[in-house]
Amino acid sequence: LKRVAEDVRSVPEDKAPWFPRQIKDLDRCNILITKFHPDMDQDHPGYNDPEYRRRRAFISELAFRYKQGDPLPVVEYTEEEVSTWREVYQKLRGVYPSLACRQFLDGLQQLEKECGYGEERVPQLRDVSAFLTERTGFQLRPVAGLLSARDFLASLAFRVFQCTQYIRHSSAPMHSPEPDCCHELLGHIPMLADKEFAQFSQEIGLASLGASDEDIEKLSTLYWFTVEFGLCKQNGAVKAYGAGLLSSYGELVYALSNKPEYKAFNPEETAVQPYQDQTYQPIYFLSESFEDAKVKLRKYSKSIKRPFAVRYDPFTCSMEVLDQP
Ligand code: TIH
Ligand code: FE2
Repeated sequence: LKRVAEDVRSVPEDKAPWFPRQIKDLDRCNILITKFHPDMDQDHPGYNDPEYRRRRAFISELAFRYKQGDPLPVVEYTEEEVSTWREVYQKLRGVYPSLACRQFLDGLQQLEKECGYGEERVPQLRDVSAFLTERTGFQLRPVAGLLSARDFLASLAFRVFQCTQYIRHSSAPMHSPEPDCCHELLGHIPMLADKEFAQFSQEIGLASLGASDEDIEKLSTLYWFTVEFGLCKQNGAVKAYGAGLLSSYGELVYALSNKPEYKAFNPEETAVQPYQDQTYQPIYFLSESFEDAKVKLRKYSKSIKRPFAVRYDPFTCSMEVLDQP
């Protein structure tokens, strides 16, 4: 008996990197990547715009102060910010019917009907989070910028999606190398309203908990080429389901032109494909169907070896850590 107890205690702390056990622990999952930041990166379109940088600092502060369970901050967007949103929304809305996958179009339609999506105002994370929780159990939490892959993926295991709240610079509405609220609200949220996609996102998160740095790297590369930049066939046509495409008019149109290279989606190969995040992708992975991408990625996630298994208990919002037989 004693030996069993000791074994249980030694798993996984000694053998695996720390990971959140309770939803509250997500307050500690806040390691930011400083890439593409307007204060740090001379090529950022907001670098020479002190007003933009002050605004970013103000909205970041809201995210830094946020603790799990707090009501989501409400941001009153300025006229200039709303006009950036309007420009992005109008441009993208026009091409979605022909370029976006069916699941995305369904989600967006519901958001327009029930959650105030439209050109006139930037939806509030608070309303969107309540909407998602009813649909798929996902909730949002504000984040100040680009999060480390480990922390970002860990939150998915709890059905928590970390969301930026600031908006891109008005001089570059058609593409941004960093996430912003256009990317989250237009790219990710409609997909997260789909039950199966939500389930699949949580599974990637679960697979990441306590995984080695090498496995996190592979998982985040897979996430990149699917959830962010994935393409799939639907009724014989190529459609976008990746959020990075669905929030960037420039890249969406480019990805579905004959310019980039397509490769067949295959997790073992995709997981080691080098990628860049400065500008448009030179390569996209195309799956036979949306379902096919889900099944293959799910299978891959389950193949990641760990000395323990995890199970999410939705009643207590905590992870059960089980000895792997
Ligand atoms: N490039 C996307 C856009 O312009 O909306 C944003 C990002 C996708 C992936 C990482 S940042
Ligand atoms: Fe994203």
